[in-house]
Amino acid sequence: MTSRRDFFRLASIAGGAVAASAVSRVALAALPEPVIQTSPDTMPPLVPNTGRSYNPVVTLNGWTLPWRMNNGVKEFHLVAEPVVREMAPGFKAHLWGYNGQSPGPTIEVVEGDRVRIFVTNKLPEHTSIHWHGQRLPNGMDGVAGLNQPAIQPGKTFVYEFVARRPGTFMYHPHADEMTQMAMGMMGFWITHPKAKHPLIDEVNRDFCFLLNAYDIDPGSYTPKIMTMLDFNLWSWNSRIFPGIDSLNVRLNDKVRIRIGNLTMTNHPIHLHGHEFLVTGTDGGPTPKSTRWYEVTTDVAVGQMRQIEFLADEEGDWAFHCHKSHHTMNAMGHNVPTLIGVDHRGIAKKINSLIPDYMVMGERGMADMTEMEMPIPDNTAPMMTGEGPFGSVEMGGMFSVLKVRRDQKPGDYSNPGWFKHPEGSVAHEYTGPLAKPARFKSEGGQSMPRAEKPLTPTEVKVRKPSGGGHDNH
Ligand SMILES: [Cu+2]
Repeated sequence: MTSRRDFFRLASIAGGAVAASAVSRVALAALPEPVIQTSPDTMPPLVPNTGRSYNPVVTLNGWTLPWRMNNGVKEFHLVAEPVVREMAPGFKAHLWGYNGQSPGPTIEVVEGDRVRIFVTNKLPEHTSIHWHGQRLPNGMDGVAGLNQPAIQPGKTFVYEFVARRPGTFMYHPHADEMTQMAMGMMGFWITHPKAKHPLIDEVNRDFCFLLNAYDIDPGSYTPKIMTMLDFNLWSWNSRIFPGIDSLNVRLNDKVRIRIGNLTMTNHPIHLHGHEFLVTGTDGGPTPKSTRWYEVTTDVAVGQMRQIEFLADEEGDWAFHCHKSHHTMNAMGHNVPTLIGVDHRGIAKKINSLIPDYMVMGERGMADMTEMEMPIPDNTAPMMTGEGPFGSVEMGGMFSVLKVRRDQKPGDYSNPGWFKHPEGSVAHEYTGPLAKPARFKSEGGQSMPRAEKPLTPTEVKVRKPSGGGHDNH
């Protein structure tokens, strides 16, 4: 901002040499203008135009924070503030975040970079930032009270350190942490290697996202911050399916996905159609001898995982948390199981009193996706997402890896649904059906019934106090 620069220039002229030497170089340089982003769309990779070059990441439904070079130091400006996050089309949450969004922008630097981060607090309470996983001077670690005073509302603090090791990191407050993380304050940090690294492969696509969770009552906007485990919104970068963008890649691309977990439970992340290697953890790249192929990797609380694979199967491949409650949205909890309960009669009686009352779940919960159930305003449907063959019946932590032959290198746009080769889709069998053999006692008990009826056992009761008569 020119006015601020002018102020510092004038101040240093007026104060002369004494004032200039008394004010640190950082203050004289003033703050870089904070960049704000309010769109929940996945932004194209931010190709570096200053500093060492690297292959930038793509943040799912997120973006990378631009920086300013100041005498060889990369300067970023984070603003902690209340934000409105569209978690899915039609559903907005009132969260706290950074620079217009929750999570905050991804910070990308190169191993060996000197990094200066200005943090302005526009929250109603104090905050701080902890740079999760980084090697740095103790006073830069961001634990309020332990390593630094908390950043009071309206104040700006400066963090400065060298990004010493390459890898996948996170940032989050370490002041009133329970509240501030429940409200969505967190972000990703990538430190790219400065040169060819024996354990870090070059890839064609490099995606990242954070696992986070909220408890927002249907029809309301603000998370309940006291919830410890029973969250009703399980999100990737504060988005829930079908609001999470697909990961679009070209056939035979080498793909890396970086995942960080800032929820309060673990998430087994599962990819269909491919096997992957875990190539990095919180501590950096994994030694090659420790890698084995998997299709699911558990990301525990506070952990980061990097997975890598060759996208050599065309199609639309599901990619999701394997806890089935985490692929559901609000209203998927505290509903009694009614499978097998015939409540046609009772529904009719209740309908005469409450016309909107609906019977749910007597044939499972899939009916929920087709019902025109009245839901409160600002609520995401429990499970939804229209696919080419009908409802996907998913919510929460679910997305699709789209592998296409004709996806252009560097093109991250959604190619639409996969066109299956003739005869390669599961379909209804229409030939003759043999009557299947059935077990005699099927459906009733786990043990076969006895051939002849059992003789009832006579039960004799003995009263506790002797009332004058014997029990025989
Ligand atoms: Cu999960």
